Amino acid sequence: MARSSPTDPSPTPTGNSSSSSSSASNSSSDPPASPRGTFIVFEGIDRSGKSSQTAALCSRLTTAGVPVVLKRFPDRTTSTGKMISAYLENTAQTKAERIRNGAASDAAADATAEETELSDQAIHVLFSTNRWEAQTAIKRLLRQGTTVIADRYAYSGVAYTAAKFTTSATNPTTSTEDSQPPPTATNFYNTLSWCKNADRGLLTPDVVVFMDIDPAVAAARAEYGNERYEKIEFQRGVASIFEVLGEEEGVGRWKKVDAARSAEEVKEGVWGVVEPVMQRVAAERRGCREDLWLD
Ligand code: Z5A
Ligand code: MG
Repeated sequence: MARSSPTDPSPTPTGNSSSSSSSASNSSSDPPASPRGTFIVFEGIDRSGKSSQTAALCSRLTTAGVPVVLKRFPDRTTSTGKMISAYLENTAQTKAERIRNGAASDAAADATAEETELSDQAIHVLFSTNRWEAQTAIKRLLRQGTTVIADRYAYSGVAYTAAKFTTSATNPTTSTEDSQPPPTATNFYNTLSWCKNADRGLLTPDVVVFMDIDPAVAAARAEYGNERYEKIEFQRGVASIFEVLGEEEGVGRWKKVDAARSAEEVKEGVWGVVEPVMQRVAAERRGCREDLWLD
């Protein structure tokens, strides 16, 4: 049984709750009789420490007796996840590199790229599908009173794809020959909207813990550069889209944590934002919200 708070060892009263009318208008169903779990999402650029901190939080909650499950996106174990993983591990080649590697001409190089590469739009939708596959399971866990921690979510989906479209000079999936001029403000918001479309209606997190770090500091961490998006200029573009998404969410849900500190300090920073949210969710007795970006 879920407890009302990770720091409050007394079990939360069970039985029928009378707080139904305070349920959010977009709640998916009747409020639960016992408190649902909290849906906690971690976001941030590459190597900001999300996986380290989601694991640390999971273990802290487990030790406190709070039922918790850690989900990671992309989930590389599913069939869509395997396609995503292959895509990420296959570093994009420029046209010149493709010719060097055996394509006889420009046209042949283009044809090779088309055959072997997923388009930016196709991989975007695959990442989204990978999240939709997990929604029923996450909803069930939350309703059972289990807290769910997600290591990346739809905000990553938007940030990485939008960064490709809006900072095309540094798009790691196109060659310089394919670069487009920077978009106008209208195009920028149309692009953002397109990127959100595939994820509209997903479960809305109770809190987004944003791991705030300068891309140059993150790039100095171990194993940086092994996958296709791990290029510092591209990460700057990703960070700027995260900034826009954070402003849209507002400080009530989007909580920045200074991720450049020692792991122990970051852990305490994370706890400082997560604990009050868990207490609030336990007290409110509202159902899950399935209204991400549906406004
Ligand atoms: N992607 C996308 O395009 N669209 C989507 O919808 C989604 C994702 C969901 C793979 O994701 C890629 O998919 C990713 C975005 C894109 N871009 N790339 N490449 P992933 O989540 O599977 O990526 P990852 O392999 O887990 O890397 P990561 O998430 O970027 O790293 P992290 O989880 O943020 O960091 P970490 O693994 O915890 O730590 C990295 C290193 O830093 C490690 O050596 C730690 O020991 C060290 N570390 C951690 N914390 C600290 C502190 N505080 N100080 C010093 N060193 C530290
Ligand atoms: Mg990670």
